[in-house]
Amino acid sequence: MADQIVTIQAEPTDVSVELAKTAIVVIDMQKDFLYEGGYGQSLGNDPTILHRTIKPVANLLEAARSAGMEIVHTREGHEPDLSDCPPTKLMRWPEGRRIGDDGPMGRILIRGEKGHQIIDEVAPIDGERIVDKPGKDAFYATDLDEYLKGKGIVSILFAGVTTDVCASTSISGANDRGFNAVVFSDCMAAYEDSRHFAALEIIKAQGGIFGWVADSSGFTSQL
Ligand code: TIU
Repeated sequence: MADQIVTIQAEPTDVSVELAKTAIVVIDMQKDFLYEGGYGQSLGNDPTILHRTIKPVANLLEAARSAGMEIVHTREGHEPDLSDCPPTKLMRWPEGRRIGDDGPMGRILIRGEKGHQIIDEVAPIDGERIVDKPGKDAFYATDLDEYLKGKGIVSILFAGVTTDVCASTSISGANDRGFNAVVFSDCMAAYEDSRHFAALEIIKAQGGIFGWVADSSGFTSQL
């Protein structure tokens, strides 16, 4: 990798990243969001809508691993005693469908339960950082900022779910902390396509107010 620079075809402009200073951050590819009986479905969503991201994210990880890039995976979830879950987040939905309630994959959105695990196809391997986060924004109440800056990272390439919720807030968080944020749209999905595209539109508007939007294949083909 050394000091290899890759130019990614993106909107609103192309963007060049130095691989040694670039991390892949994969947001919340968890059973709770992608499988039936998880948190996503408890919110009234069809989790299968997110499945189109699995192959592109797996391909991205394979290419990034072969290039020796920094890779981080995040997981949204709460402590079993719910001490890190704000009452406003907890009480939003009817009993039986709440965070911490029992579901077919264990307690909903709780660390250590089956639903909290990252799906096998894009699971972390040894040496990849896992960031457990209690919120939507991957930088909120985590060490992600310190960790990435400690590694000299200046650009983040984002993948994962969902575009309009945990990805968007994390991209905004990255932008405020001085990272270049590049979003691979084929590696991301929302429970409604209209919100997926709306979120991407917001990220790349105004000359790239939060970041850049690109297709991952144009990047992986250069690794
Ligand atoms: N990871 C993430 O996006 N958490 C969510 O709650 N997403 C929804 O779309 N609800």
